[in-house]
Amino acid sequence: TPRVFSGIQPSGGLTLGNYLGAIKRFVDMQDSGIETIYCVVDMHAITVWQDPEALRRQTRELTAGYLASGLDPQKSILFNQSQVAGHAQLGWIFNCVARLGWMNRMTQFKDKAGKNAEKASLGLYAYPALMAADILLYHATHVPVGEDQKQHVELTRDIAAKFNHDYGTEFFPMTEPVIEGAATRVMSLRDGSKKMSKSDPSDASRINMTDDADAIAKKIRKAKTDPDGLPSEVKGLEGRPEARNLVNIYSALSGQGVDEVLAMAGGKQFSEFKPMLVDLAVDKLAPISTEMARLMQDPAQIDAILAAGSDRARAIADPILQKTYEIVGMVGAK
Ligand code: AQP
Repeated sequence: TPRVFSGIQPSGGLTLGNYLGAIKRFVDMQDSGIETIYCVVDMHAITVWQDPEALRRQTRELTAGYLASGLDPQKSILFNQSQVAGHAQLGWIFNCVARLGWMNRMTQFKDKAGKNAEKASLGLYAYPALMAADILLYHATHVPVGEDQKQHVELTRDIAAKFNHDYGTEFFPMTEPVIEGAATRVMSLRDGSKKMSKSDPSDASRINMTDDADAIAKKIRKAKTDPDGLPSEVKGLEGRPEARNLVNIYSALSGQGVDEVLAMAGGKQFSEFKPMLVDLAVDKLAPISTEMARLMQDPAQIDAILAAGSDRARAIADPILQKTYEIVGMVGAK
């Protein structure tokens, strides 16, 4: 039976990229009736420095973002990673399965470590093995992610395959990444070649889920574009990453195909299209940010939701971890 797992790092505020590339699709999968498990991956977040107070706030705010976007703790398991020890425990086993050569090919490590990789944490390097543990601890079959995470889900399959091969078992499933829709890679509003990211130093590069209508309007109005108007066909967006990005965002927010958006907006100048995008974005995002702010008034309630979700997550994870220990040869595995 299919089981969905995914997660987001509480490493900053949520962006429109996280919403369209991940959360909105988490909600769709939940509402389609599949078993869904969504995690706030706080242990991944600390692979780069996080101020403890900020980490607590961001963990609660991300949970509020999940809830405000339509994730329902009755339908989905919602929890934070550090409360289920099995993630770290299976992560260690996978550190011993993954090969250095595989890790060396991970492009996200290269991007995040930058030129001074000697100063990066060992955790940042091992991140994809922990991510494999997140997924396989639940025998998840499907992982909805943005395009940037594709390589990590492929590594998860490599780890599962090597474990199964080395121990002569078929214990771990081959998980499928689910990367679909118009917004699998939302780009920076300032640079069409960079993805929109929580940790981009420029706040103008992204729309935060907590931005108010004025901030959203200002950022979209200032978004980089080229001097041409909108084409009426998709092929007219080739070689125009900034134009394509705004059209993709419109498409994902409205639920219309890119071709439908262009059929409606083709021939318009950006001076006309941007206000339409502002209206749509404010219309879709303002209720979410209002609800997030309301939920943040009661952090104890958020913590209780995470604690209850962690109990449910542990109930699935524990037998899988124990079976893994038994396969590996750990004495005392139950
Ligand atoms: N720009 C994006 N477009 C589409 N999807 C995106 N995702 C992130 N950015 C975009 C998807 O959001 C999920 C959670 O990502 P993450 O928190 O695990 O870390 P990330 O991919 O590294 O995201 P950020 O926002 O860029 O965080 P920082 O700045 O901390 O590195 C994933 O499914 C991701 O694909």
